[in-house]
Amino acid sequence: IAPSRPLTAAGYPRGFKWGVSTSSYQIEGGHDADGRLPSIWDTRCRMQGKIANGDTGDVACDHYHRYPEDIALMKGLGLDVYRFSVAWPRVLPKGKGRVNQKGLDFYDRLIDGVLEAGIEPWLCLYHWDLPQALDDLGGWPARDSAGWFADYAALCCQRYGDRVKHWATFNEFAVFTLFGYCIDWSAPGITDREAHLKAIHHVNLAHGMGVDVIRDLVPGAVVGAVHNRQVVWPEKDTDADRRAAALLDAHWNKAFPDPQLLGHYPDLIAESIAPYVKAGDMAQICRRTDWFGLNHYGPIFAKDDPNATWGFHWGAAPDDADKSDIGWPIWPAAFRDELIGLTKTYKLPIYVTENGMGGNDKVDDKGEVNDATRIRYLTLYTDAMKEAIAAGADVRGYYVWSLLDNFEWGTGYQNRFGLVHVDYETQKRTAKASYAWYRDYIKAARAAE
Ligand code: PNW
Repeated sequence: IAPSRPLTAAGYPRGFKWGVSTSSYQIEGGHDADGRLPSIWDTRCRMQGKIANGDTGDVACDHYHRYPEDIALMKGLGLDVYRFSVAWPRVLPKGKGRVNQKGLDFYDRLIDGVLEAGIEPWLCLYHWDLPQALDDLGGWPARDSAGWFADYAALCCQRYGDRVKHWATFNEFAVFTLFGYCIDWSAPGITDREAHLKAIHHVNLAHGMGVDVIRDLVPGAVVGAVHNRQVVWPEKDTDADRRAAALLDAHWNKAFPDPQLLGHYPDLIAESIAPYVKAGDMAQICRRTDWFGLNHYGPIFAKDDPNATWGFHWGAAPDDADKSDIGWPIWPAAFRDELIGLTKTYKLPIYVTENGMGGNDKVDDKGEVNDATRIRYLTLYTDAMKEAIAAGADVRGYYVWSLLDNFEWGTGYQNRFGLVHVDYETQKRTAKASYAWYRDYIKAARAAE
């Protein structure tokens, strides 16, 4: 592949978009405000021993009440794009049926505020907070879930489609299905092959139906989906670990983009999923979307584990690997190769919808947060992205995860990914050194256009 468009002196195509991403359950709080009912994550947070320190998203960053301050922080960065998600249980507390006007109103205020700040809102319909009432009816393993999702998508399109043009159906299909139905790391915490396979297929169906709904109801919609993709390496150089890595790779990297964009499940999964595939399903799932959202952090490792649901488990990165403060490997060359590979395989414009680094950032005596390791990570990864672009990868935007420190799922509040530090006692926001770095980086990239 060769560079598709002329690049600026900064190494980016003209009109490259800069942004940040967040998700509803991780920042909003207000878990019972104005008629919101529980999601499967509220339920999981109330189970013993599932979340570090017994943390919950009940209050989180209280973004539900403090969103004007957070929009001001976005404006200070000079962003083009804000990617956020809608909490399904806020707008449809039981997942279907009765609509909650006050919940819908919140996203009206948010979207209007973001637009007033001169920022383009990118709306993601599902970032893991399934209404508990729908899980009680079977959740994603129930085939009806695809229709529930399509109806929820229609509600959002009708309400926000006049102002929001960029839509994503789901965030990280593979993470929430694998962690939720195969490894007990996410809600609802089931470990069962059949539930996992059904969830994969029904989420794919929901995506395909969702794309149709968005295109029908939003004039000029620009539709995509957000996929986690990272190379999977065997923990040890053994046949057993290589087999484990190949199967995890099929689940992690291919089980969703392949059927959605190429029309078929990857070989290693196709046979097991076939019993749940009905006539017409593959055609309904396969949609040429307008963009490919890539969330990428670093490579992952797999090991053989005969007791695990599918015989593989998460492996450890090599001891001598460069790692972040929370132990995630830092491997920019894998990001570069991923971007080049994606362009070849799926042939869609790519937006990096998440990239960033978790740390244990603290406010120092001077009231500052000097997150030098995050600045180093972002420098290495944007450099790798530029190398990929120079080699022909069709990357159109880059959104840092995340604006704020937030509820980091199973690890609670201890892992901080924000450009802005949040004191969870006072809700005080403190821009970290990386915030100023990103603001200046964006400014310089634009000046080179
Ligand atoms: C993403 N892994 O999840 C999510 O989209 C965010 O909600 C989350 O806060 C962010 O990454 C940071 O964790 C991931 O194990 C969870 O490789 C786990 C992995 C990757 C992404």
